[in-house]
Amino acid sequence: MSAADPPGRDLDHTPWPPEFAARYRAAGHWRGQTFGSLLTSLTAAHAGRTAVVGETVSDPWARWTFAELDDRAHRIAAGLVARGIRPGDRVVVQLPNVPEFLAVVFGLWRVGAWPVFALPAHRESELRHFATQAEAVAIVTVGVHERHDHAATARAVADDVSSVQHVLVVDTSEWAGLAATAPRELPDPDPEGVAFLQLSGGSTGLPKLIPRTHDDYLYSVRESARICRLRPGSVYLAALPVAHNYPLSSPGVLGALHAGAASVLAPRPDADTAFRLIERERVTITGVVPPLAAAWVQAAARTTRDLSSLEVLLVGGAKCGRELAARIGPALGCTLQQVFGMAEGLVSYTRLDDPEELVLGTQGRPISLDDEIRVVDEQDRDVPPGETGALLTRGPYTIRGYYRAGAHNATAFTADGFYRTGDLVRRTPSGHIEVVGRAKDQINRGGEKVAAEEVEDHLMAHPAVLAAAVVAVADPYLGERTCAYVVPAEGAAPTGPELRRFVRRRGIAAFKVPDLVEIVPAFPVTGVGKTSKRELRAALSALAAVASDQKG
Ligand code: AMP
Ligand code: DBH
Repeated sequence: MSAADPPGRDLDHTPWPPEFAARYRAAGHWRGQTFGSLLTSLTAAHAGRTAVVGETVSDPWARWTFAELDDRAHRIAAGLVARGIRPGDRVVVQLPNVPEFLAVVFGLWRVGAWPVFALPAHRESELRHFATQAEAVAIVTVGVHERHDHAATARAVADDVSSVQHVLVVDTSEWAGLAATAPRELPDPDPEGVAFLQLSGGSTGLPKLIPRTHDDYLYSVRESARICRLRPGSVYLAALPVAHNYPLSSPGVLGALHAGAASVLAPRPDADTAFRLIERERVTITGVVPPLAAAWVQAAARTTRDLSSLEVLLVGGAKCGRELAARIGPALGCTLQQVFGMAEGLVSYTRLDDPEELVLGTQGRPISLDDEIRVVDEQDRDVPPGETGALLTRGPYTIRGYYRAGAHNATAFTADGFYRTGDLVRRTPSGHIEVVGRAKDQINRGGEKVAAEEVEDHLMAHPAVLAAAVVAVADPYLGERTCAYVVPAEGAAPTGPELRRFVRRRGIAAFKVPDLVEIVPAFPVTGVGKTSKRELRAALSALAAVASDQKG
């Protein structure tokens, strides 16, 4: 902790120490540009090109040019200012994949207000938490979407959280008035200041708020666009909820904008919707999480859609095992690009010209040579090269502290500012990172440690398995045993004994063969579609409670 950050003080934003900031500026990573001014210069370069395509609240299939997006953002900014929104105000944004998302977010950036990025899947308790933590002054949302009344939820939150003065609903006439305000020039905010609050995945407890600055985030967006080879002719499909850090910035809709490319916003990520849009809009690049990649691979076998425009499929957000990785290129006729990232900062990509071994077997290497990576043991000592340890990182776009979370920051970061990612990794001599598991995604079977992902990968090798998730189940003798949840491939009906036999025959230690196998139609998922192991574990403990009631 530095002198500027006395213990217990809940800073909004823990700045990088001045010597690091100076280094990142000198290296050209931080260029002193804000997102608002970025959109202005993109519009100058690409005015008539398509910036975003998707279902707006008023148009079933809108197509906005850079100039139109820029004009809308300017008007929204002026309208927000007229309603009293000021620089530094926090505004919770909960919008589905609609073009208005970009207009609202760039509008807020023009004002210098900070979007707080909620996902459409979040409900009252999470929104109340974000609004309270951030002392938000407003919530921007939609009316009814996918059978949920977001406007009603936002109003309920506004009733409870006194800081919230406005609920702005983009499909109302009130909003239409705001969005039609005459544009005016506004002062550009500080590029080294906070631009928005992103959310952590919140594997334990509620998500934490992550302050990202214009300078640091723009660096990661610019480099992501370059690494993913986005160009003005590219078409990026946002299949996942666009407010999530991954489809927002890796390379995401912001990377696409940065390159002068178009973004297509998919209302849903299922294969039917995505394949229809890939065919119709000639999509060249998109990104999914592994369970979705598995579903697309399966659907590709019988699709009549023309997917030939697709050049790159990014897979990340959770470990993409080798078995699944190997199926993607052949099934979808594109190049797999693995991406391992976190809303806190560090993002690593396999490069498009990496050898197959690295593309299939690693989660890529960091964006920046200034990303500092340490792989450490439980005492924070560096492990020998190539061995597994916990990943710590620090760099030009990795935060130095969560928003107003002094006590948590003391354990989430080392004294010298490295972020403790919670991921277990090893590095190849080329500097690529292989994610071996989460520090906690391990089953301790009477002292014998079972890495969930290792067993999942063996299960995934079975043709009847679409997806697998291995979690711990409490056991009176061993402490924990393993339970494998399995979603069958289409038309397949694998049985527990058959899968256990299959895994055993793959030649692994007997203690790693799943003790229980549960066949389920689908997994519970997080807001962005990652398998929610938290919910699977909760389901198991509920079952155990029922069983012990019945015994007792
Ligand atoms: P979040 O907190 O939602 O930003 O999630 C970030 C976390 O997701 C990382 O710390 C990893 O645990 C996980 N993650 C993201 N991408 C990958 C990947 N490609 N492989 C394994 N884990 C990943
Ligand atoms: O899971 C993530 O948070 C994530 C995955 C890929 C991410 O934040 C990112 C890329 O930027």
